[in-house]
Amino acid sequence: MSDPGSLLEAARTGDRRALGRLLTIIENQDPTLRPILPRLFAAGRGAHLIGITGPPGSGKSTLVSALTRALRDRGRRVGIIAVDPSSPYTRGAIMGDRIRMMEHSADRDVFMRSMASRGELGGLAATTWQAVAALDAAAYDPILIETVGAGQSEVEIAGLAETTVVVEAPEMGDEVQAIKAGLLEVADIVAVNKGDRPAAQQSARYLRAMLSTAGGRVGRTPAPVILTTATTGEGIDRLIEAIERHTREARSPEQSRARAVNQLRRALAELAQRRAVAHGAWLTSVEAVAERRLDPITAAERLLGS
Ligand SMILES: Nc1nc2c(ncn2[C@@H]2O[C@H](COP(=O)(O)OP(=O)(O)OP(=O)(O)O)[C@@H](O)[C@H]2O)c(=O)[nH]1
Ligand SMILES: [Mg+2]
Repeated sequence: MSDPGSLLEAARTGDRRALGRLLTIIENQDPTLRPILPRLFAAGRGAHLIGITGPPGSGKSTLVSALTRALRDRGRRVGIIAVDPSSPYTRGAIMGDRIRMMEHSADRDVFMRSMASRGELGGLAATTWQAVAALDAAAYDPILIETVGAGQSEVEIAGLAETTVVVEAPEMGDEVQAIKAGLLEVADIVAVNKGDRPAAQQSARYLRAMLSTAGGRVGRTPAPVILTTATTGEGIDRLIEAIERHTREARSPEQSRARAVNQLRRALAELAQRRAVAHGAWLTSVEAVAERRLDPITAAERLLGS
């Protein structure tokens, strides 16, 4: 049994090995996956999707582990995907994640998986929704997705996740402040982690002030800022409460539509590009735009017409 269809059926009945193998096929974006995508999508039971993002080292994995512990106490089966932007120096981070998740490794009601992202257009979003659907089909709910907030990945994940928690840590330095603005835009909830550090309170106040003026999502109430200490579990209950409160908002028809628009837009862009590449027209169009012989809109029109 190695075709994705059979693996999906087995995963639905609780076969963890089958789920693991299906996730490998998804990670590799194997062509055998294509015929079962409609079934995979339909197999989802509607698990709550929570994105955990933030600067490197802010404590995302430790927080995911603490959240998992608290959610298990509440009887939930927890799925975890750690998205790795597949650069060589993050291999250590994956090892770190594995070690931090060891305490849950014997728990059959926790499924943790690190996945590389190939960094192609729409690649991360496609791989992620498929991985989420697989975990959802296997009755894990909620599903936590950890991504390092250092570029586009968190924006892609935020477009997919129902609730995005941005994890900040006090005293992270000026270079981190710079990316905060972009990160805060995707935050539904901000967790100021390492609450045991002296600067934590001040950091939380600063972020609250920032969110209530600029930086937050336009036209929405400011994201709540919650102090957590992932290493001790302090503040985790409050974080879960905030997540649950946010779920209700996230499941409104408007928000569901916004996520659908986002997914469809990415799928469309990816498909159009893939077809242009197959057609051999992609590179010539890129050159034409680079050499200013063609404007990008006309080039795109021609690609879609070709
Ligand atoms: N003092 C303190 N340290 C913490 C806390 N949470 C995490 N840490 C430590 O911070 C370091 C980084 O934690 P990780 O959970 O690996 O952080 P991360 O954001 O997942 O890191 P990357 O995935 O590499 O970006 C580790 O040494 C943790 O033990 C906390 O609440 N307080
Ligand atoms: Mg991590």
